[in-house]
Amino acid sequence: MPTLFDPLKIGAIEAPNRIVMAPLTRNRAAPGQVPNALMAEYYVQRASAGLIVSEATQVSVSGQGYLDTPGIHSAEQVAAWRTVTAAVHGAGGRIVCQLWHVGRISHVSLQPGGIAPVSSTARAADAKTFTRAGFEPVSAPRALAATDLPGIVEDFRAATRHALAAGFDGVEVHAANGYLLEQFLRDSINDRTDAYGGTIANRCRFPVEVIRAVAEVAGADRTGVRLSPVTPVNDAAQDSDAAALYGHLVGELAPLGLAYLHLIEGTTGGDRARVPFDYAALRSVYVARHPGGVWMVNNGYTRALALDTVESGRADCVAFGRPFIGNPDLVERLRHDLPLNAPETATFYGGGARGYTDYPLHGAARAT
Ligand code: 8OZ
Repeated sequence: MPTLFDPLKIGAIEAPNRIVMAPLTRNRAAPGQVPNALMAEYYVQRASAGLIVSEATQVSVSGQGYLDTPGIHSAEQVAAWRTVTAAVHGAGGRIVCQLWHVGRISHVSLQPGGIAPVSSTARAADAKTFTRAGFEPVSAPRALAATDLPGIVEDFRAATRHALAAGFDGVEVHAANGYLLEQFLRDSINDRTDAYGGTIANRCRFPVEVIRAVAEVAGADRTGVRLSPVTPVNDAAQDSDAAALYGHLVGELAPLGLAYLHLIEGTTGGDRARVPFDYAALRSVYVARHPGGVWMVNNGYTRALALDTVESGRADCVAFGRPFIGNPDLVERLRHDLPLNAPETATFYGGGARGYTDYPLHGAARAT
């Protein structure tokens, strides 16, 4: 079996190690949801990751749900992302763009013209977001009509074209954490009576349409998908049969020949085992129809657990989130079993360089 430090072919992407930087929302984009030089510096510092997955990036203006998150729908955003990807590539790294539509996890103040956000349902989530005014409850959504859905598929298609034009090595479709695509998947949220609600096949229909469209544009071997079968975040109550739902979804995705599937195990950012779920069985469903399909895992991995996970063959690679916030040189630290900087939670979402680009390399002192 390979180790965490061995190379891995992730679809068309050659990763020099199996340590992935997970997508991390940091809320530091400039007005117009445009990436900036500070963001480029942050990603460059972390370019020794086998692969960087960008922070979640909205595919359209209505896909935004939080203050100062970047987009990939305007020419200005694409041009700015190009400087980020060029800098990462110049530093020897690889980066894919995480494509995001928040659905109902948004607020009217972040929506064009102050209109309602959209979802599979008209029921509001019991969740908060951060806006210009601070933490606020999310707004009640408008339930999308079936005739609205091709427009959102087109937004994902266009965002994928933009990501490629911006120099990304690929894209990851965000189908996790209670956002739009998960709002279609789960029967705890999706209350539709049309072809996009009810049965498992119907609830998977829209996410699969989106992923298929993205893979058509980017190439399946440059397309990943992130899933969180049991996370409760953003008011995503448990599905009545998560094993059947995700088994069906993964069975539909496998024949597409995607670069990777990215599984958040347990509660995003929290308990890995609060709800039992057989990830190994899900992986078996996947690789039966996509032999060699890369299986990426995430959530609360320690060095020891990551080493064991790859060496035992339970997954092909491991994505680290918070450890990459505090440790730009995480790969070297894991390789040599060096101590880790603790990330500062107060600077996770928004602000400047502090708690973003000022974490020291091993053996260096932090600038004051
Ligand atoms: C934390 C804060 C805001 C957004 C996710 C994109 O959970 C996020 C996110 C995380 O996937």
